[in-house]
Amino acid sequence: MATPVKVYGPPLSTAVSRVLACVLEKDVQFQLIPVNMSKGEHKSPDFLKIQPFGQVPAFQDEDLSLFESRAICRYLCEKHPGKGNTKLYGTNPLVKASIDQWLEAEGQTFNPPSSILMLQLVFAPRMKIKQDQTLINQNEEKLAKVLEVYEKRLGESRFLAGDEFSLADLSHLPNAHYLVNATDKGELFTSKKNVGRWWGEISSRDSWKKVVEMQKQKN
Ligand SMILES: N[C@@H](CCC(=O)N[C@@H](CS)C(=O)NCC(=O)O)C(=O)O
Repeated sequence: MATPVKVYGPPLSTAVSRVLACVLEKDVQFQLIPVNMSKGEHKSPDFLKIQPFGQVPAFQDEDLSLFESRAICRYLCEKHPGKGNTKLYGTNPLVKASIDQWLEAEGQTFNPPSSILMLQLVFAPRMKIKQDQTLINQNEEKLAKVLEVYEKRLGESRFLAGDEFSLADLSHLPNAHYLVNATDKGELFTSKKNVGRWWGEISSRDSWKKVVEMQKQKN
C-alpha cells in the first residue's frame, strides 16, 4: 500500500485548504500534520528545510518535498492521473492549457484582491489589527472587475476551463469561501447570475464540504 502523502499546516489556512480539496478530489491517502503557527512552528529550522519561506502548506510524498499549494495540486494530478477525479487537470493538452490559463488567472488576478479583502475583513479583526478602509475599497473594486470577466466566461461554459470541474475552479474555493461566508462582500459572488450558479456548484462538492468540516475542528 502506498505511503500516505503528508500535508503540513492548519486547514483554516487558505493555501492548506486548497491542497486538502485536491487530495480529497483525487482520493489520495493523506496525513495532515499540525503546524502551530501561533507558536511560530512554521519558522522553525526543521520546518524551513521543507518550506524555505516559512509558510504553510508544506508537502511530502516519500522522499519528495514540495511547497506552493498550486504546484502541489498539479503534482498530485500528474502523479495520479487515473485516481479519483480523473478530469481534474484535464486529459489532453488543449484542456490542460485552458485549466492552466484559468489557474494562472486565479493566482495572478483573482488571488491578490481577494486575499487582501480576506485579510482585512476576516483576519484583521480576529488579530485585533486595524482595518484599512482605503485598501478595502480599492480591492473590492478590483475584485468586482475580475468577477465581471468571470460572469461573462461562466455564461459561456459551466466551469471556468470548460464543461468539467477542474483545478482552476477548485483553486478559487478557499478565498471565495471566506468572502462569501465570513464577510459582507458575499454578494460580489452570489448576486451574479453565472458566478452565483458556479459558486453554488463548486462549493457544494463533497471534497470541499469535507474541508469545511476539517476547518471547524480544532486545529
Ligand atoms: N503561495 C503560497 C502562499 C502560502 C501562504 O501565504 N501561506 C500563509 C497561510 S495561507 C502563511 O503561511 N502565512 C504565514 C507567514 O507568511 O508567515 C501557497 O499557495 O502555498
